[in-house]
Amino acid sequence: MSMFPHNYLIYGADVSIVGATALIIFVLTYFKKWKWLWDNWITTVDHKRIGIMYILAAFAMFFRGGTDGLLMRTQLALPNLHFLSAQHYDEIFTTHGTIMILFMAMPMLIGLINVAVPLQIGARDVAFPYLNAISFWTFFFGAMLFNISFVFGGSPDAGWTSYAPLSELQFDPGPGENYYLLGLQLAGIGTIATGVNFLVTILKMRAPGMTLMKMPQFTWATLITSIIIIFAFPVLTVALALLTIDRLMGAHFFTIAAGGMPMMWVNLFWIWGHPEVYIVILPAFGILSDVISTFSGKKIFGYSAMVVSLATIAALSFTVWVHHFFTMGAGAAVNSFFGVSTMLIAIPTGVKIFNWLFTMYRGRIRFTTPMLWALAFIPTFVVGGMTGVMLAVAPADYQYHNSYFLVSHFHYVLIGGTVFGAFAGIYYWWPKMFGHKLNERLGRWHVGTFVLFFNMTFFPMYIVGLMGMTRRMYTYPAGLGWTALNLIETIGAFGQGASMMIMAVNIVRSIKFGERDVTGDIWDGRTLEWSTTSPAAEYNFSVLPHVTSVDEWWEEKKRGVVRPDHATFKPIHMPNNSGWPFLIGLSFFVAGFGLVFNWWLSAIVGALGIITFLFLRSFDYNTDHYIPVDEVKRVEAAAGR
Ligand SMILES: [Cu+2]
Repeated sequence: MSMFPHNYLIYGADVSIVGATALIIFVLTYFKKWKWLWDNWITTVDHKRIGIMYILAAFAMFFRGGTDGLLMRTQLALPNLHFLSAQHYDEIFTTHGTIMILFMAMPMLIGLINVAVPLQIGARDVAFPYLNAISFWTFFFGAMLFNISFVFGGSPDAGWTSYAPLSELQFDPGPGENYYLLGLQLAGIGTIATGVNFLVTILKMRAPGMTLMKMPQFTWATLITSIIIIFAFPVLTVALALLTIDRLMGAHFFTIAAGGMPMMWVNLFWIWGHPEVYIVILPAFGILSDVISTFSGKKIFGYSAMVVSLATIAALSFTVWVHHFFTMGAGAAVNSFFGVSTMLIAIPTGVKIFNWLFTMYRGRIRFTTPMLWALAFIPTFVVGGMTGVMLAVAPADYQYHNSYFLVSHFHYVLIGGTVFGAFAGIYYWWPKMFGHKLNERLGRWHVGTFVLFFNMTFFPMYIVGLMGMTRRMYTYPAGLGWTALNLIETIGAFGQGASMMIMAVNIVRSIKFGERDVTGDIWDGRTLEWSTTSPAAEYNFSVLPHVTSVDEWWEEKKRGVVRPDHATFKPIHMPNNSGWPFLIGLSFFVAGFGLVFNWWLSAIVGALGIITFLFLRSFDYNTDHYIPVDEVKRVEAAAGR
């Protein structure tokens, strides 16, 4: 019976999933936390809580994707191993890539955006809080749909790029690819909504006086990222829908039969896919700008150049997609155009790197954990970027193409860039999210060991790549000179796993022992999120700030401004919690699960659920409330100010 694949690793995973789920249900029931969970988290429309849920989900996915990575590295540790079968290896590299990009990196950054951006612009909320909750739940249920694939029916196995015609039904039967298509589709809907939400939030909800050129760098990065999302994600939506129609209804959009066009998939995928890598790198750039400025005690160097380079990178990101298939025969002129446009991205990126260095120059640098992540980022990202320029040389790409050189390049960029940036942001905003600091000594151990083992894993890949080892190879013979390097890589990968355990220990320890943030400004920050309490109250700011400069809070501190001014409290208008977004997400899940197996009844039930809940919501007039002045006073007093 194919619904439950026969494999001991998968049985083990199944047992641990059932065990973990049972444990969670037991704990919630035993401590009577169900109502608490529903009232405070599942139905929340508070951007800070939604941000925290994104980050939690992203960490869970980091664990899943990391486990996939370790399984692959175990398989490749030595020549001729048969720890995994070729089929199982295919499935694991597919889920590793998909999960790490779409269900780990992006939600981790969207989580930080949710937590920090409304606070940075002095707003009480995002523009569409209810839609924000829908975004989260469609992402969450999309991730869950993708993740249950290995339990029910089998995982996708056509790579994270899911190239047609390989991913078409005739070459890839079974539900695995359907899981990929529907899981990504669901999450993608949420992402588009997030892009719209933050574009509008940043354009319309800024505190009085905050002109565009007075916004913090992370807010700028979010604005530009939102624009990329709005232009890029609909392409993915369409591509996924077309391939779904091919697979479920026998159409031929991407098969040669009946006039379809396999190259169209490759084009559509990368027209979304390359901007996607900037969706996960630009917010990291924004975090680094804020972190470096804060811990150097200086304004960011070249503010407007930083903004212009963000926008330039975003524009160029849509002009480079063909560099993903230089070897598919487009010809010299086309390859040259896309090679040159790719190399051009190095210029605005270089501007940013130099501006970070100039920001640090003559600064009073504080070597906190977020700052150490930022410092680790710079050289690592430069290595990744420079090898990217090497790959952009089309004739040379004929040599590197599909080799471990490429695998190393994108891990240097995505881990050395996105993940280091996200960790900088997590350590930086942790006190703002939870009201206590993570331990600095364990934080330094985390940075140090992670950077060491990261380089140990991925630097040798450049070398084995140049020696001819290709990606997606599930085993290799002895005697090619690859063995020692592969063994080093595997040891490095497990080292990174161990390093993440340091972070886990830090998080658990700091809940109890972490330094409490009573001031709300534990890092002596510069931007508005540090002018309110930690964690910020439901309404963020009891009195909305007036902005006169880029580092508003820093300037106010210098002028001796004391906040808040109790005399001016007014009732605060806030949205109500709502259970509909969760139920809509769940209905999408039911519909998606039905489509995966061509169970049209389940698909129809899910679709009816979506429509019903949208309909009921439109008659829900109890959507907002006012927080009275007395309560604002009480909350502010309890926050110790
Ligand atoms: Cu690219």
